[in-house]
Amino acid sequence: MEKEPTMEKKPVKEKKVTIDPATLEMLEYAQNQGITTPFDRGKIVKPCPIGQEGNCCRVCFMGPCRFVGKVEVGVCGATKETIQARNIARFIAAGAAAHGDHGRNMAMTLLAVAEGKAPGYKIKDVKKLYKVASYLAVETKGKSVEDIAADVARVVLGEYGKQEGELLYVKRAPPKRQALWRKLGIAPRNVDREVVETMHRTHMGTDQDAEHILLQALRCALSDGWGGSMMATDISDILFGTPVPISATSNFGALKEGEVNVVIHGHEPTLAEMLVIEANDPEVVEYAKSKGAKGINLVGMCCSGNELLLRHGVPVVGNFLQQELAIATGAVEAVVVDYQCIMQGIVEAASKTHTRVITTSPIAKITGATHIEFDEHRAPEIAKLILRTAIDAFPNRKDINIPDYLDRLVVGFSHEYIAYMQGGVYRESFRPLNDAIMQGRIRGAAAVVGCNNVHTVHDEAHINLVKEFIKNDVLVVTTGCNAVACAKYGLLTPEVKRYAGPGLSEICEVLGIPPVLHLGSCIDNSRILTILTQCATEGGLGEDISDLPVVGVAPEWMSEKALTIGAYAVASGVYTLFGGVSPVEGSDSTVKMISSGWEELVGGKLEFEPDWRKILEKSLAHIDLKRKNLKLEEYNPTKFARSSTYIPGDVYSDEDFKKGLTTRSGLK
Ligand code: BF8
Ligand code: SF4
Repeated sequence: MEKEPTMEKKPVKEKKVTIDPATLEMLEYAQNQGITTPFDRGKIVKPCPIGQEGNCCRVCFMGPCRFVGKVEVGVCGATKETIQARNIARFIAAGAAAHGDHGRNMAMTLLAVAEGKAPGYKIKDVKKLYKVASYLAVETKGKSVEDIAADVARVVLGEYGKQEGELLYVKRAPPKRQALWRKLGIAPRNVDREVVETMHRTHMGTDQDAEHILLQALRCALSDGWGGSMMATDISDILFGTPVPISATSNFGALKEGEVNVVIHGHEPTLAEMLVIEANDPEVVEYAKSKGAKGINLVGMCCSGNELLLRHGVPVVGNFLQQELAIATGAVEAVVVDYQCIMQGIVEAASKTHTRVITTSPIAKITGATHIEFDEHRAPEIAKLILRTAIDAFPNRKDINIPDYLDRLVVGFSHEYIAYMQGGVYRESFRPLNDAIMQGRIRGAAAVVGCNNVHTVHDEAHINLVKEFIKNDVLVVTTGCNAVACAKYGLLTPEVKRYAGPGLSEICEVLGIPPVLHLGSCIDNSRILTILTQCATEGGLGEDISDLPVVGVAPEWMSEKALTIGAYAVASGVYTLFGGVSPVEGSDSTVKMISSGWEELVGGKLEFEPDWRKILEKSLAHIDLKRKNLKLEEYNPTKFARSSTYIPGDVYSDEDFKKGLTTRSGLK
């Protein structure tokens, strides 16, 4: 390809931006191609220091009011605490809206499938359908699968707008937690209402008591975790199958030189599933061959990538900050997107190559992209059109550079599978896991999840935290872009148990699991809530989620959805640590409200800590404190299985960790 000298070639490594060698290689290549990425733009666009700390109010046009210098109140008299609480509540509402809409779309699809109006789809997991029907009090006796599915879909859709009662899934939480939510008045009523009410309450001149606003923010977040997200996960499982372990590969090396590479990026699995089916259609494959390609290679990115990875073993090429880099390889014929976490920059990047960016959601167009609107009533035909559009781009390929990195992994640990592997079909439980925690073989658990952010070194905190947690006998569950990071570093293989602490390693061996369990997309953080509930109610670890020796961590977060997830984790009783700067940093009292203040109310707290080492320290201290409160034996790293698995800390270098684990350049 003719190199366009639109960007001055500078050494990429002025400041460490990523720990990922494939990303580093591609960054240099992209710069040579004149393709800019968030890594470049992040150097130019610096965060506004006022907004970054939550010190700006934009909810009316007497402002925006900036709380700088001696300014203590806005034009309307609003205090800094009020405006900060409003800001964070609005972030949380936006995140809940995004997940909620996703769940609604899934329910609409389920209804269309049940009514026979969505050709190409079918109900794959009938067992799960029955289970969900029981949660939703849908009568199943004497009814066909389709009728049950239609009723489930209708009840779910009703959960978005019903005017009375509370979300039905509230009952899936431990009884003690439900009672607490009701006592505090934060049991969510319906999915849409909590978002709408949060927007109303944060309108100029409405709710002007920070603690009161923040309580509503928690209720809104709960309507996501125990509502929109949980229903989205359940319906995805019903339609496309509940994940079970599957092996796959990840990283840029999954792109194939001689094939039409289609990157599926975004969040909803509906179109993605149909693309998997249609990519194998002989007519479509023949069409690809007619254009000189050997076939079609689907790969995933971000959360759509996770959905496909879990259910089909479709390789995932990268996480959030790598989207333009995939295009820069010159080997991607199309990036097919729906919504959320899609950088507008991909269109500009694609303009430098032959790549087609195809938007598909009726709610998300990008200027300059090709829009082929998805409609589940005509899914096979639309999927074919999208694939043909990608194939048509293949002959326009010029130079390509596919970094030689390919990692293998095992994913697909749904709550259902984790219960199954602890007792089989007839005796499934969480007993062995709870016992292992009680004995101290497993010290506790950490959910390490969330995004990438240009203001932190790409993947560094993700990977270091996961490694350190397992080394310290803390079982890790992962979703979203952390899961993709783990995939790229060989952390999702069972062999990694050798590098886990002795007790955890032993349990992994007995149960046949890796010490890092990939649970899915960010929507699937709801699976973590279900797992926590089962741990809390199984016996021996207290009675509520807040009793458990667990933490939630999002070390490189950037999105509003991440904040919503963090807030619902807190409201469910989990100590949750985010990396980076607090969005309420500008006021000590608001910082306290969401940490110790929320902890007093709901047992979980939200803290922001830019240094991943301190996140680790705080997490382990919290896990040990919870163990102490439960009167469990003090954690002792030397007690178990020293003989075969113990790896002393002093040899725990990055190189040693990777030795023999990843299959970089070995698999192709
Ligand atoms: O929902 S982890 S960057 S891709 S928001 Fe986005 Fe963050 Fe990635 Fe999926 Ni989640
Ligand atoms: Fe300023 Fe009050 Fe308007 Fe906010 S609501 S912009 S603080 S006047």
